[in-house]
Amino acid sequence: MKLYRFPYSCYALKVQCLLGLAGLRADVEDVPYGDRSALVKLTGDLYVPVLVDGSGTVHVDSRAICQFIVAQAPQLIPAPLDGPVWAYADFCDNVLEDPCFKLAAPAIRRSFPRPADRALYTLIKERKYGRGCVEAWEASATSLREAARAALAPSERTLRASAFLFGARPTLADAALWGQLAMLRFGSISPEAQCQSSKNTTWMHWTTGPATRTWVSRHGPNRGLSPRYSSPMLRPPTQASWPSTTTILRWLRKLIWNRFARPLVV
Ligand SMILES: N[C@@H](CCC(=O)N[C@@H](CS)C(=O)NCC(=O)O)C(=O)O
Repeated sequence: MKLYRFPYSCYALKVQCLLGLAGLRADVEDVPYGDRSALVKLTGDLYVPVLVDGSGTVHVDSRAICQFIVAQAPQLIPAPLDGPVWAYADFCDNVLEDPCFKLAAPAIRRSFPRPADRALYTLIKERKYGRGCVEAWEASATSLREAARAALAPSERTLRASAFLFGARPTLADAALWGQLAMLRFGSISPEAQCQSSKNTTWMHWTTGPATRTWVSRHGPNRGLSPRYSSPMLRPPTQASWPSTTTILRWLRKLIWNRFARPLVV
C-alpha cells in the first residue's frame, strides 16, 4: 500500500497512525505542496490523504480510508462502540481540528522551503478564510490555545481513568486524537511559535493536560503509535535568523525521536 500525504496533515497522520494500529504496512509518499501531479493523476483532485491499496484501488477522504482500514482490523472499533468511536473521530476531524490547524498554520507555512509554496499555502487559506487569516491566527494564538485546551479537556479527564480513549485498547478514536496532536507537534517546530509559548512549555504542554501527555508518551517511540516521519519533517523551517539553542535542542529531539520511532510494520 502507499499513503500520499503532506507531512503536517492531521488527516494523513490519523490514517498513518491507524495503519500502524491495524498492523498494516504502507509506504509513505510526501507530496510536494507545489506539485500535486501524483494526486491529480490518481484522484483528479488536490487533497491528501490518498491511500492506494495492494490491489491498486485508490481511496480518498480520510474517513473513507479509515473505514477501509477498520474493515481489515475490526478490533479498532470494538462493538458495540461503533457510534461513540466514530462520533469521537468526527469530533477530532472537525471541532478539535479547527483551533489546532489554525494554531499550527503559521509554522506549517514557514516550514515550506520554497517561497512559492508559502505563497500558495497563503492563497489557499485566504480564499477560504479571508485576507491575512494566517497572520490573524498567529496573533490570536493565546485564544486558539484556550479553545484547543477546552476541546481537549473532556478527553484529558477520560485519560486520567483509562489507558486509551475507549478502554484498555486503542481504537480509531486514539488515532484521530493523535492526528491532531501530531499536527500541533509539527506546528511547534517554528522558533517563532516557541517564542509565543511560555518558556517552560513544549508542543504538548500548552494544549493538553497531564493525562493526555501520559497517553502520548504511552504511544511514544517503540510503542507503535508514533507516526514515523520521513525526511522533510526533519528539515528545519526556513528562517532569517540563526536558530536559538532551544530550537536546536528541539530539532535534535525530533531527530532522535524519528530515528528511534518504530516504523509502521505489518
Ligand atoms: N475531509 C478530507 C479533508 C482533506 C484535507 O482537507 N486535506 C488537506 C490537508 S490537511 C489538504 O489536502 N488541503 C489542500 C491544501 O492545503 O491545498 C479528509 O478527511 O481527508
